[in-house]
Amino acid sequence: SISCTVGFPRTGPKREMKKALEAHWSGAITAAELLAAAADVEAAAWRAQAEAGIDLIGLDGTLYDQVLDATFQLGLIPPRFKALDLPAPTADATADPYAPGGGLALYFALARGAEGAPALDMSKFFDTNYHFEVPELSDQSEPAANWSPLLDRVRRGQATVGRDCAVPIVVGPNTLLGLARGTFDRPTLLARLLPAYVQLLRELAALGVPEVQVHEPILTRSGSSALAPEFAACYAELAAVGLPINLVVPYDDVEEETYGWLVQLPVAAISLDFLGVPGADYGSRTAQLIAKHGFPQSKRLGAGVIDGRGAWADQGQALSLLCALRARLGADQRIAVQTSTSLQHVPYDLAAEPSLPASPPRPLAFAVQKLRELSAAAAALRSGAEAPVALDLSTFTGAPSPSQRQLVPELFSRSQPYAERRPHQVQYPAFPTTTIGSFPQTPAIRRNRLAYKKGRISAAEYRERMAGEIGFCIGAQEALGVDVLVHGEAERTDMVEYFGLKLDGYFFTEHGWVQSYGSRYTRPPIIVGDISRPAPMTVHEYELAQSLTAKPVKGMLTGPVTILQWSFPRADVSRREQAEQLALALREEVADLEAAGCRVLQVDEPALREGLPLKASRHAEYLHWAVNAFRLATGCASPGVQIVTHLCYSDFEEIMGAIDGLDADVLTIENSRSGNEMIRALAQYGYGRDVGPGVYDIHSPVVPSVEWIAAKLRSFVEVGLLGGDATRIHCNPDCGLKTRQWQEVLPSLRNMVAAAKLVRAELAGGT
Ligand code: THG
Ligand code: ZN
Repeated sequence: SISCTVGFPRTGPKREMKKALEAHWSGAITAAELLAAAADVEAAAWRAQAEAGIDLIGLDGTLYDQVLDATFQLGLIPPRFKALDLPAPTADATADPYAPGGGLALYFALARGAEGAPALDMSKFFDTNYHFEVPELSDQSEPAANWSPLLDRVRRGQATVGRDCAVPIVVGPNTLLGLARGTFDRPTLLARLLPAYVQLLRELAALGVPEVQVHEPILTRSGSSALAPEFAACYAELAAVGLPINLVVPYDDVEEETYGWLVQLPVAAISLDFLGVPGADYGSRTAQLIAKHGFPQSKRLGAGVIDGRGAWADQGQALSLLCALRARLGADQRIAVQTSTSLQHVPYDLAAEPSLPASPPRPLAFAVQKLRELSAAAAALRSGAEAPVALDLSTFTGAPSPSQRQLVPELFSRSQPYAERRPHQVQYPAFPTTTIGSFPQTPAIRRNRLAYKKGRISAAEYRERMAGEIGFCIGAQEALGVDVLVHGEAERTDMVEYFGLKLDGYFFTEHGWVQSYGSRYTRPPIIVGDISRPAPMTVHEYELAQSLTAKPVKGMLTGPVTILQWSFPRADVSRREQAEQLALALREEVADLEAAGCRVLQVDEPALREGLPLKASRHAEYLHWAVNAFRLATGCASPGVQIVTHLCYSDFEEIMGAIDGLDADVLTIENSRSGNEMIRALAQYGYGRDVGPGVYDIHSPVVPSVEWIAAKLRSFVEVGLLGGDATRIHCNPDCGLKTRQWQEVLPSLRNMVAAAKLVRAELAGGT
């Protein structure tokens, strides 16, 4: 058996890619310098893999996103980018492999937008916290392939780790089409893409690579068995080139029907995910499929048995699985030991964290450490080692054993239903105005936080300066005439990091960055034990803000599902159990905020939808515990306390029932980018509690006019939302204002308040 990687962090150990990209975008370094920096980052990653003894090294690397790389190199440029007057690529094709495809300026225009051409949309990559750039296709899309960036990477990879080890990676055509947006006939476009892929495989074969990895995670989605004809046609044609193909299917198991034809495709190797989402109660059923149906002897099995997206070290489970596979498939079966997914979802190197507490309950492993696990497991399997624990493949899922704990049902419900409790809550005028919670994180706020972290100012001084920011924020909202105020969250960095730091049961890294999209990274905190709340987390800031105004100030919390979703979870306890623990900690905070006088309390769940399993058959189970975690966190609030929630996306038709199930008194949602589809869907569903549809898009720097916002408000009434009861239709922006500047925020909110007053007066006057 051998070891094989299918992706690695592209950030560099010290966020070198982020720094190089930002320097390039600001004009500080040239395209050539950016490409040189990227080549260094990639070579360092490949060398780390070679040094760890990996046999087949997947040549990962990207300037921004691997799906965008495929879109760009296939020449699938949406029409609005073709008319752009971009700086012509100056370098010749040998110096700048992006030049023949239109140049780096075009590549970054697709990712980030340009004057007159908004960027491609971003979307969550399967069920991860990584965002890819959504390809836009139509029946008119004609590929014009130019694979020079990929071929250039392969040449550099071969020079770094040698020809025998260097394996190119490409996003498969079926996955590219499956992730794309637009109206198009899929088989027609696949037929158009195939010659471009055939050309790529020929060029790769000419470079002397041992094989190519084609990644097709689209097969993990529900109903993928319907793709059988397209996969058969596609892989017959690709296989005919003669270059061995490793077909890689990460992120989950595949459905049984799909497994049946997948393993018959004419490829040299098939790589499967044996683990699924860390801590997921349903695990992955890949092992059971193999136990039941076997695996063709003629193919290599890529066994994704090392967790590619969790923070925990393997503790013998990988070898147990491998030994069970060998027992089932026979000693002649060729097996490659792999990670379940690309390692792009974990931080680079645990060795960069000297100040982590010395003894986590179980050992941690980041990307570099996981490389050693791969080689060790492959070596052990080669040497005929025995499994540490005998494992029954036919029952293995990798899911933790379910919790036995039972919480009494009363904990999950408010003491009165919405209709009864609503009259006891704060009463509002028509279109009560509010914001989502965060106000601009100014350079001064960031400077003060840094000064405090570096020990240049005391804790008392830091608190004093943050109190000043809160005072400013309250004063600004008073002056604007907003009805329900917020303290502005100056004291919070990333919300998940902020709450994690206040809770017991978490570890934090200093350099554990994971790419979220492009040049943006997050540093997920790691849940290492049972969660508890040693002291109030937000009460001080709430009390301070409320002491400065007679208007209601919202208490601001992040919900249990979102905290869990954006953390590295434990793998020994189910996600459901961890969500419950977080919910119980938040419940104490809800009680303390209420005791401090808080009448309106917002619990955000922006990640509720991204936790949805890839298989529809697993949705109900997830939504059940996710909704219950929210209810557990908020159920203790007295009838007179108004619970608000905020969700960050507009495509939630499939989870409408779950949103209703949250039993929040007010739902604030993104709406302004999607026409009024959201509002119509809510009205159609018969959603009956207060709603705050976003009235303007905070992602755009444009200041919305009074008339534009007023038209939105009138349309909510016209659509029949809440029977047109405007005292229950809240008026707020789409999302938090953290990333905006005061010079945009002030005029936007001034117009928002003016619009609410205008339409309020119209309603009162009966016009
Ligand atoms: N927090 C966490 N996860 C998230 C989001 C979040 N996942 C989804 C979404 N929001 C991702 N969006 C972003 C937006 C901006 C940044 C990261 C993810 C960002 N990061 C800073 C950077 O890369 O420079 C670093 C942030 C920091 O200093 O803490 O700007 O909001 N957990
Ligand atoms: Zn939001």
